[in-house]
Amino acid sequence: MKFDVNIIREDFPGLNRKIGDKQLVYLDSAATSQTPKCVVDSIVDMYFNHKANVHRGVHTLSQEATDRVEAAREKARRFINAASTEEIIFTRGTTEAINLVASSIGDSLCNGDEIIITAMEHHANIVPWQLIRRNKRIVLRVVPINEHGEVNIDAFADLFSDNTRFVALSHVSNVLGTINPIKEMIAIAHKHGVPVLIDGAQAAPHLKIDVQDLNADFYALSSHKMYGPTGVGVLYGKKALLEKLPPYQGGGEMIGHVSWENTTFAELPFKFEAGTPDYVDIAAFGTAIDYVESIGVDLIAAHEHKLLEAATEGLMKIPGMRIFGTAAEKSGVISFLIDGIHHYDMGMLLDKLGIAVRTGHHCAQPLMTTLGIEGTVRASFGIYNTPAEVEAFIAAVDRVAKMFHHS
Ligand code: 7TS
Repeated sequence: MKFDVNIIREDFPGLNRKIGDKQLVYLDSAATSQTPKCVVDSIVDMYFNHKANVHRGVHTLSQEATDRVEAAREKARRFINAASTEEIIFTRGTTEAINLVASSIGDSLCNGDEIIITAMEHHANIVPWQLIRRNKRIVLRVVPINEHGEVNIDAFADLFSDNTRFVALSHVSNVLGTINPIKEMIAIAHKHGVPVLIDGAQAAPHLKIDVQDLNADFYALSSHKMYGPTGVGVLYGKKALLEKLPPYQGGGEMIGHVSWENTTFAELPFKFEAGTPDYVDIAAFGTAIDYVESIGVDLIAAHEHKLLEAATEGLMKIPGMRIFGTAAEKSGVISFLIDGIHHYDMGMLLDKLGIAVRTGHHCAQPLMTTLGIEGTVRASFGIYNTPAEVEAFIAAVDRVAKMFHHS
C-alpha cells in the first residue's frame, strides 16, 4: 500500500480542531497519540452491543466480549511475534507491565543483587526497581551514554558481575529518540545468564518488533501511544519465565481454586490478570493493531523519519539551538532548548500558535541531571503529521526565538 498522509488524516477527526483561531499541529504523540475513528467505533460497538464481563458468562454477550478480548490477544501476539498467546498479558500500560515484573522478580532477589538499567530510562523503568529496596538492599547499576545520547556497549558489558540478576532497558528513549541496540545488549546479558526486560513504550508505535528475533525475555508496551485507547498495555514474557514468577495481584480470574487454606493459580496468561480487565479497551486495542498493520509499520517508520530529518535540519538553522539526542539510530522524537529561553515559555508560546509540544523533564529526571538541564521542549511525530506541519513548527519556534532575542 502507498502511504498517503492526507488519507490517513481523514481517519483522525481530532486533528481538525483549532486552538484559539489556529489550526492544531499535534506534535506530542510520544506522550499519547490521537485516535482513529475505527478505534472509537470499536469502543462504541463494545459498549452498545457486546457489554458483558469476560471469561465468566455462558450467555451470548459474555462470549462475544470474551471472543473480542482473545482476538485482541492474538493480534498483539502477532504484532510482536510472540510464540504463544499465553505469553501476552494485558495490563493497564507499560508502567503496570514493568511494575508487574519488578514486583514479581523482587520476591526472589537478595541483598546485594544488582539490576542494570540505562541512563536514559523513563521513571517507569527506574522507580519500580527502586521500590524493591523497601525490602532488599539491591543495587541499580546505570549504563552511561555518550554525547549523542547513545549507550556505551562496552561499559554495559563491564557492568555485569556475579551479582547481576536482571537487566531493564528502553528500546527507544522518550527524550533523546535513541533506538538502543537491544538485540546486541540482550545477547550480552544472556551470555551472563541474565534475563532482560525491554521497555518498548516508544518503540511499539514506530518499529517492527519481533520478540523472538530479539530474544527478549520481557517486553512492555502501551496501547495509547499506538493509536489505541487508554488504559491498556501488554506485557510479553517468555512462557518458561512467566510460569516461574509469582502472581502480581490477587483476585478473581487469576485463580485455579480457592479455599481458606490455600489458593492455586490459573494458567497463563490469566495468572497475571486479576479482576475484570479493561475489556472494552482491550478489544479496541485489537482494532488499533489492525489499523497500524493495514498501513504498515515500515511505511510509518519511513514517513516519520523524513519528518524527523526535516525538523532537525530546520531547527539547526535557528541561532542558539541545542538538540539533545543525535544518535545515528533515532526515532521521531526531537528534544531541544534555545539559549536563554525556558522550555516552559517556549511550550506556552508554541501552544498560542496552535502547536502542541511537551515540555519539562519528560519523566526522566536522572537523564536531565546527566545532561545538566532541567527540561527540554520535545516535539514527537506520528503517522498523521505532515511536512507542512513540520514547516509550521519550525517557523513558530523561529518566531518565538526572535521574540526573545530581540527583546
Ligand atoms: N516508558 C517510556 C519509554 C515512556 O516514554 C513512557 C511514557 C512510559 C514508559 C510509561 O508509559 P505509560 O503508558 O505506562 O504511561 N512516556 C511519556 C512521555 O514521554 N510523555 O508522556 C508519557
